[in-house]
Formats: sequence, structure tokens, C-alpha cells
Amino acid sequence: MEGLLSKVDSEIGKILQEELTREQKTLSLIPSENYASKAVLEAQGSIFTNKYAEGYPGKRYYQGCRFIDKIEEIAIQRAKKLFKCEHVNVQAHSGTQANMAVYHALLKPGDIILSLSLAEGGHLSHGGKGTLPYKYYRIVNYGLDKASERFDYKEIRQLAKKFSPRLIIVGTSAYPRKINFSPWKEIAEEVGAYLLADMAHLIGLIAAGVHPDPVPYVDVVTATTQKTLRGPRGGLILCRKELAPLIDRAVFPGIQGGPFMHIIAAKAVCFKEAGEPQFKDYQKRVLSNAKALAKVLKEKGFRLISGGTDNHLLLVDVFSRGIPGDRAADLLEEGGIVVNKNSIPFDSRSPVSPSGIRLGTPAVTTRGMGELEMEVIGEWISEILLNPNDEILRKRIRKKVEEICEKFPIYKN
Ligand code: DSN
Repeated sequence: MEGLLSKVDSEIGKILQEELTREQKTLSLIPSENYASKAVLEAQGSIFTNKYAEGYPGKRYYQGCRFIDKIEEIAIQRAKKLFKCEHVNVQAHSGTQANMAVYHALLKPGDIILSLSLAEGGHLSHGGKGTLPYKYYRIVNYGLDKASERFDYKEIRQLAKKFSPRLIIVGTSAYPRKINFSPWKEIAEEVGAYLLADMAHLIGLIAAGVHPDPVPYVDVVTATTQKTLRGPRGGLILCRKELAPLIDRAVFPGIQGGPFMHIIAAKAVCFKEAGEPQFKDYQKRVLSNAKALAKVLKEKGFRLISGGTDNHLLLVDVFSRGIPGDRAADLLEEGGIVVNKNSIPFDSRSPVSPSGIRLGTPAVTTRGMGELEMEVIGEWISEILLNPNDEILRKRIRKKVEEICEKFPIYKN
């Protein structure tokens, strides 16, 4: 990964090397993180960044777009094939931007959005305080069922009937269970609402066919390309043909200017990679690894939200073992295990120091780790969290983490 950068800008070059070493020598269990392939990185760091191309293929506001048009067209066609959908917009700069575009396309200021509360595992861009949708739309939140910590369709239906939302969002950032889209479609149809599936976290699983597919059930799917899909940092929108003009106009000129053509090129590469048989195997291992990690943590006496996981992530109630989530995340990082603190459903603590941590297996699975490694990692997590005052233990585990990381390098050459 050495290159010209260190010569031209030694300050940034040095930090790049430090970050690379950090990534190589630690275990990322942050479920929204992954390692893009070298081919994705090459496209992302390419001269496509030089080109302005406001508009869409064949309808640009700049000259010189004949190769750029090819790139965007390939990205669109690959995504259409991968997700078996009628229309794709690959220009959204991020998952949040993709959601903003959907709101801009389908809603008027003051319209009601029904979405999962942030505290129960929703996402800020679904109308959290301080966001643009919070200011311009009326946000009504559903929560989770207290006993099962899963969707409560009775409550969702009641709220939908009471408030007649223009848009219902099914989508989560910290929900460890499979999502079936058919009850959501029923509810949305009953109240005449648009249905948006925000699949930022699940899109890679969906591409590989290891999670139910929202496309046949919803009006629009939004996603990010850098998480389970293992592509560049960016957004993606899938929709039915009828909504295509609205969605495209909402992205450009609605909320964005020039598309990031280098990112679109990298998205095209990632769609190709995600269509290959190895990607399906990879996603199966993401799931089996998450289950293995869940199993060992449960055996060690940790309470998992909803009792386990069906997908790539798990949410652990660490406060029930006496450690707040922020402290747990700090202790684990000292031991070389990188996670994030997270609120748990019905959390009595603040988001700054919540009761939980969120763990996920996409990144470690990309490194080639399997269930055996998950068992060991689960043991280390447990040892660190159950012995919070043992600094020597954390140092010892950190050394073992570095050894395992060396055995499973992120980039092989
Ligand atoms: N920040 C992402 C996550 O970690 O889930 C969501 O945008």
C-alpha cells in the first residue's frame, strides 16, 4: 500500500500507514464495517474522480462524458441484475442521502413518516432529532415488543391506522433478526402509504440470497454499498419503474450536484463481485460466524437482545453484567477488539453511555475467519468484560489478537 502519497504529503501518508496497521492488527466487529477489495479501492482511487457529470447517462450537463456514461450504465445494469429490480439509482452519495432523496421524491413538507425509533434500533436518517426529516416531516415512531424485542406488528398497524403516514420505513441499524416484508406490505397497503425498506445493513445478505428480499414487497429500497455489500462508501436506491423519474430527479438536481464517478465505478466493481458464487459463500459464513459468536457469549452468561441473531449482527446487554456499553467498548479496544456502544431496546441509560454493545461478523469473515475463531474471540470478549480491572489480561489478549490478525491478513499481498 506504499505509494506516492508518502512522498508528496508525508503527514497524510504517515497517518494512512498508521490506520492500515490499526486495521491489520485489530479485529473489527463493528457490523457496518468491512474491507473493500483491492479492485474496489483501485476504482475508487481512480481518475474517474476528475470528471463532472451532472445528469444521467446520455443526458449530461457537461461534455466529455462518453466513458463516464458507460461506467454509470454498467453500474446500473449490474445492480438491476443483482437485485432483480426495475430501476436503480447509483448516484446517492450515502445511505442517508439515499433516504433524503426518497423523502424528497415521495413526500411534501408536513407529511407523516412512520419509522422505528432510534433508541430501538432505527437510524438517525429515519427522522431522529436534529435531522432534516425531523424538521420537515412529522415523525411517528414505532418501537419493539418488550418481551420478544422484535417488531410488534399489532402496534405498527395501530399506529399506521391512527396516523395515516405517507411513508412507512422498515429498516434498522441494530436489529439482529430476519425481516419478513409481507406484513409490512399488508400494513402499507391498508393505509395507502409508500413502503421504504432501508437495507443499509442487510443489502449484502439480500444480494447473496441469504435474507428475504424486499424488492417484490416495497416501493423503494435504499442501501449503502460499504457495509455487507463490501463496496465503496456510498448509497444506492432501487425502485419500481413508475417511481424512477421521481427518484432520479430527487437525487439530481433535488439533493445532489455532480455524481462521484470514481465511487460509481467502484460500485460497479462491487456489484460484479457480489454476483459471484464466492460472495454467496461469504455471506453464509457471515451468518454462521454471527451464530457462533452469539452461542459462546450466551454460554458465558451474556444476555443477547431478542435471544440471538438471524443476521450479521448481535446486540449484547453488557450493563446487565455491570459494565456500561461505552466502558465495555473502551476495554475491548484496549484488547484489540473494536466494537461500538449501542442502546438496547427500552434502555434505561443514555445513548452516550448505553447498556449495550453491537457486534457483527462481516469484516472478520472477509479476513477468512470462521466459527473456530469466533469461539476464541467470544471467549476473549467475555474475559475482558468480566475482568474490567485486569489490564494485564487485556495486554495478553491484545497480543493474541495481533497473532490471529497476522494469520488472517486483510490484504494478502
Ligand atoms: N453508521 C451506520 C451503522 O453503524 O450502522 C449506519 O449508518
